[in-house]
Amino acid sequence: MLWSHWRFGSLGRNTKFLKTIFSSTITGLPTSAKLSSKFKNAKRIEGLDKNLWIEFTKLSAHPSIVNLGQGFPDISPPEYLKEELSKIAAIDSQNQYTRGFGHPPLVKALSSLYGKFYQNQIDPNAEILVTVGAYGSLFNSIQGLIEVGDEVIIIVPYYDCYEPMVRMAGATPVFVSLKSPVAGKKLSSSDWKIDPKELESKFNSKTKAIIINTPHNPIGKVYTKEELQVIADLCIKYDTLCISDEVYEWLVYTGNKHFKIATFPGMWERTITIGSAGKTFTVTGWKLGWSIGPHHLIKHLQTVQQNTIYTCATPLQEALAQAFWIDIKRMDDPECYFNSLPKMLEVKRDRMVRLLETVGLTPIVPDGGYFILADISSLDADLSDMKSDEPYDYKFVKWMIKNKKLSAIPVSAFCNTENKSRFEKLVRFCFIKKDSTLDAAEEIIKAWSQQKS
Ligand code: IK2
Repeated sequence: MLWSHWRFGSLGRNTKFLKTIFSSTITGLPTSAKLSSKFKNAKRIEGLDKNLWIEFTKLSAHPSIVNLGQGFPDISPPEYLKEELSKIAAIDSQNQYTRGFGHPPLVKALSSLYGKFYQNQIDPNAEILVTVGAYGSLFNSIQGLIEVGDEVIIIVPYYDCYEPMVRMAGATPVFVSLKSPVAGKKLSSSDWKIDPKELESKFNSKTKAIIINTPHNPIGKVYTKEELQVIADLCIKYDTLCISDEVYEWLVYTGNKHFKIATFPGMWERTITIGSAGKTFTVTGWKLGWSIGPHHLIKHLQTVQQNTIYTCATPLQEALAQAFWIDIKRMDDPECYFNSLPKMLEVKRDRMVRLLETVGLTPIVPDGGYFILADISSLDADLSDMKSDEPYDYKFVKWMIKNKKLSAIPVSAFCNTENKSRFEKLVRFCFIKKDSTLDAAEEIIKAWSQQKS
């Protein structure tokens, strides 16, 4: 039997189509030479085929690898959240489509929660949109508001999907980098700052939006009120939108406070604030997120959503709503998950700082989020076999996964091409992990550092 018959036996009526794209030689294998230009990718995705998460998730998938790479917890999500979900699955009506812009109990819970931080009540139906993760919020915001030819300011390093999403919308990303005063010594994430003059130089009449991220991935910086005020002033001066990615809003460590730029004077009407259930309740697999903002902006995000994914999973939204109510009612209680999770993570952060320091890797101590960066210049690694055109940190992490069975994320992945070399001696470790996982990482790092001495 010919390969094409075996593979496409049930597609008999499509043989004309298959003949067009497959050669009629012995194997019937496709030959790209025969594909017409109609089979080419759309221009808007040109050059965007490589993806950090696809590549490194695959490399880190083997159970023998201690995975401190992608930011997903291996600790248990709250019991009450899991229990809610299992109860809901048994209710028939909760297994069907719900309201496209957000399940009514969930938008109500979100409105009640965030109403505590904004000067005004948030209209659950007009000013909140529930999305497929924070990714969905970013996508809806960028597709719904950014025009071909617009410029969008992105602060380097940045969560990696910002740049391709802006490019897919036909706009131009304009980069400005966080900078630290001293290299090679222990730093805090708060040492990384934007130069206000340099930032202002990026604004012009084409600037449509700025994307900010606080607490920051990958650095862990929690923007201060003063730093956000600089950004807010520029947004107002240059009449610019602000997309504020706040997925780690609850994960802020002692001595720091999370501020919402949308609550600054003159900012509500121009800001979309983005949150994530994955980060809030340690359930990254649920892929639920939300956008909050004035209706004159949210309505455009709604238009994108109704014509793309339409709605999110009902049982997950219902369970999330129930969990929110449990924690909304005990916001001042240490048991509230918004308080207990950062407390637990701060211990893990401190443990990672000690470990990295003990072995001579200089960490950047995060004030928020669940990642820590380390300078790997002093670690011995023979990278001679690695692909030479990749940044140093890509080669280093790939080598480390293969030879040390420890996974991390190269920080240059969060940079535009011009800035990669400034960050390629840093790698990112995720510390929202069980103690046993951190024990295993500690063992590897300590043994490795002893080898070189
Ligand atoms: N925005 C930021 C800043 C994020 O960190 C994420 C999730 N990132 O996690 C992967 C990693 O960095 O290892 C998102 C947006 C997307 O969130 P969601 O999972 O809700 O779509």
